[in-house]
Amino acid sequence: MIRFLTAGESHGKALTVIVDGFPSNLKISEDYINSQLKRRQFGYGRGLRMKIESDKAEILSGVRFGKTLGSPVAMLILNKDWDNWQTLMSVESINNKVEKISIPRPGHADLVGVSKYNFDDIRNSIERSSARETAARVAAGTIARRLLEDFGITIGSFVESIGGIYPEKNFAEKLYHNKLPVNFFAQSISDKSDKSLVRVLELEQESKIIRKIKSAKKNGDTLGGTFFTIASGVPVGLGSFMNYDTKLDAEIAQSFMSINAVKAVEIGEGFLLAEKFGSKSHDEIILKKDIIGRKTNRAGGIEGGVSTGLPIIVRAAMKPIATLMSPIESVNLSTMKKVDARRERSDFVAVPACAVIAESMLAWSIAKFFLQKFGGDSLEELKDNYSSYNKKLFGRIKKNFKR
Ligand code: EPS
Repeated sequence: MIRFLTAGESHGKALTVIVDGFPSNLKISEDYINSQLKRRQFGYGRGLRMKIESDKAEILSGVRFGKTLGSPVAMLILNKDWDNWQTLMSVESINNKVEKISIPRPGHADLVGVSKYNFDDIRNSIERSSARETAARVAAGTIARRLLEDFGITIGSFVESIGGIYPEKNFAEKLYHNKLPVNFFAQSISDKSDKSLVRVLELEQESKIIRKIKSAKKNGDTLGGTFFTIASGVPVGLGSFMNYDTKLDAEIAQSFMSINAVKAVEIGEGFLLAEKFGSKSHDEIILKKDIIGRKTNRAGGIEGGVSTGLPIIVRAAMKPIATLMSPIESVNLSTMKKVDARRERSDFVAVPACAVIAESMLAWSIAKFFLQKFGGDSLEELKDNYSSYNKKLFGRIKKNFKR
């Protein structure tokens, strides 16, 4: 069972993460992890913080000569901005008086945080609820991604819409209608969207979105959006229908929902299926040269909580960033008077970053179920288990049903 635990405040000294349960002998490097951290920082509409930070993970344990040892991998990501926050975020008690924050921002964890943890300063809620924590998650998810690559499983993402601006062509249709090449690599989607300032697949849409972000910025406003995260090369049989917590779709929904500001997750055609006849909803089973295949992939690669072998397609929605430069209504908890919500340095749009974080979370969820199914203490043992299952899979079906 793999697990990870992150620690760190947004303006504290550093973020840390401990990743446990990966087999030995998996090749991993700081450079590889940092290339993913860089992708998370990118995107038009980010705030000033991203100009201060250039996130780098230092591996402190669990790796020797470029390969995992099977022991916990600890990683450290220093917050450069810490230099400016040493007094405000001091670990030791201090004599100077610091300004306490008493005006909560609607949509952030400010009010629930002080209510729940009995704080007298909203800063205490802001720090850990900030999306800065996702840098540590991307570091953890990148180890999962590295493992999956060794088995031909790749992950990609693109932004579908920001502020309600959708593409002209519907690429998702291609995914749902199983119109992709047999050797489709989800990674190739990211190769394309990585080139866009807002992770979209169409140039025209990009300029429309940038115009919309500029107008939001001018008005002191923020925007959210929708994005797709796709995994290809996933074998048949990850997850099970035996229990609520063994279903792959349930695992993925949980891990996506845990990303800051994500408010909706959909697998395959999701909500659209609720409007259709059954005959137009399910993926017909067909024979392609003696091999069982599917006409479509409306189920998004998961049936009965189990992977079907087709690409896993996850669509998610991120709400607009909660910090507004033209704030909406709030209450000052010190005076109990109506005021404008507090302004705080923030992003205007972070949907492109959210899609990259989602790639890491999808890699994590798939790796978790992959390792549960195939197991093994070393990468070599895992490879043996995987290939013996895969080689025999269709042979077994044929043999079992031969009359
Ligand atoms: C973020 C760091 C934060 C924000 C953003 C994401 O840095 P700071 O608060 O110092 O500007 O830029 O966080 C949020 C938008 C949020 O609502 O928490 C990061 O590293 O991704």
